[in-house]
Amino acid sequence: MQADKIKILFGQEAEKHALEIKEILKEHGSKKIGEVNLAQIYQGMRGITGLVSETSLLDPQHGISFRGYSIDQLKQLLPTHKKDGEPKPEGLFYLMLLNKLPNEDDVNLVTNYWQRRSHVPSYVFDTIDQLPITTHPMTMFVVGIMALQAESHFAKQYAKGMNKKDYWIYTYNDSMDLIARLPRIAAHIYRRKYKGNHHIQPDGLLDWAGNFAHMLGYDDESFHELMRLYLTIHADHEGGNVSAHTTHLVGSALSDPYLSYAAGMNGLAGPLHGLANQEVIKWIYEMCDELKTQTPSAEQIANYVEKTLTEGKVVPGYGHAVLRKTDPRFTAQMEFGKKYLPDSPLVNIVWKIYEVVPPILSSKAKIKNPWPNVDAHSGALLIHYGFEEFEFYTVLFAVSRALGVLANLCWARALGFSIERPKSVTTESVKKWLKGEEISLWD
Ligand code: NMX
Ligand code: MLT
Repeated sequence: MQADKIKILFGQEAEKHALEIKEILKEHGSKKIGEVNLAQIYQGMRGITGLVSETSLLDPQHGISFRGYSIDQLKQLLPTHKKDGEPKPEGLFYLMLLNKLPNEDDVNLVTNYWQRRSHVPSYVFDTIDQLPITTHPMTMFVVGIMALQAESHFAKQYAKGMNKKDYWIYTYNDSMDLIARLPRIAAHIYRRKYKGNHHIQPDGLLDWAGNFAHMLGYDDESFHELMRLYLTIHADHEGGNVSAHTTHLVGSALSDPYLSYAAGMNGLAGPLHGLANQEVIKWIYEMCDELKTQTPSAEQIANYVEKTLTEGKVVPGYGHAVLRKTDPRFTAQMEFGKKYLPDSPLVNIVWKIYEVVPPILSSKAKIKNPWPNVDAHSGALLIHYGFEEFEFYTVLFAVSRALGVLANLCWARALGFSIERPKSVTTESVKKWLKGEEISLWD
């Protein structure tokens, strides 16, 4: 069998980086990186630096950078399918995993590896098909991944007995298999649930995103471009978001990549996280229904936003735990919209909402970020191409998120990161501590 060039390069890079970390910790291991106050432990650990995630870093003002490159830079630097086209997600995966910008050949190699690994055993489809057709697509997706877990090389090798030094090898093997197979599982769910079980065979000549679009049933070349952009920009958002953190946490128990990724995707399925993309479209449709118009005015939108807030609901697609400016992933999609579909009615509503919502949310003292996030835009672009089944949108996010969380899992195993186990306290113990009573919980 031909040697896996990417695996070899990753092994070399990881070895170098592990030595670097060892040196950093030897010299600086006892330095304080921050302080934790009481409110933070009651409020979602916001602002506590407690994780290492090598693949990307989120800046509150400038948004995400992948290995130091912004989305704008990657649009220039990553290989594309066509001239001046969108970056291919294979390139981003290569960059996140190997910390090196890929050239065209590198990206073709990733495509080729994933094509070769893309076979999904029929029992996985049979398992999904046993679920009621009304089951949410994210539930079907996670069930599919869990069925596929029987294929885990990591789990099998661990059962036989495995040296710690080899953990990353089997994690890498599983991660590559899983990423290669996800588009087929996702497309199966889509075609089963919404297209009368008429499935479409993969096209071995297409790239990962193009083939996914094809299997979903969309062969418009600009839709393929949208998928390339979509699967690139949703891939990673540093380590603390729910899906990345959950995958990392579960992986830290040496659960294999299938178990870890499935756990993360259960988190992505929450409405405050990845499900927000379906919620945005649902919210816009409900607004238009209630207002009895397809072209709501700024004033009508403002009134509807106030009504949403008065009812104690969130405005989906707005706000963020870390970002304090418009999400560059929103901007990238807006640019795509301006280039390919400037007259789409729904996209124009999204743009009008963007003018109306931030000043309203800014006026509410408790809301820290009034600006749109990635989910505010994605659905409207899909609907332009006739992809109207918005309950499915989080599955697209999930396929993309695999790239970041699984690249990270490879790193975590190669660097020998420990099982994650932060300390928790009770309010009773906090009260004692506040009274100055002696408690030994804090060391
Ligand atoms: N609409 C209404 N209220 C909001 C919004 C919003 N878009 N954003 C924040 N708030 C509220 C929030 O619910 C909280 O209220 P309370 O104190 O009553 O619990 C208060 O403002 C303070 O929240 P923040 O500190 O600004 O935000 P936090 O870090 O807690 O939460 C989100 C971040 C993203 C969960 C929150 O902004 C939100 O619920 N947004 C809408 C859902 C959404 O778009 N999620 C997708 C995020 C991106 N992704 O893909 O994962
Ligand atoms: C993400 O892409 O994971 C979201 O923007 C949520 C986050 O970063 O907290």
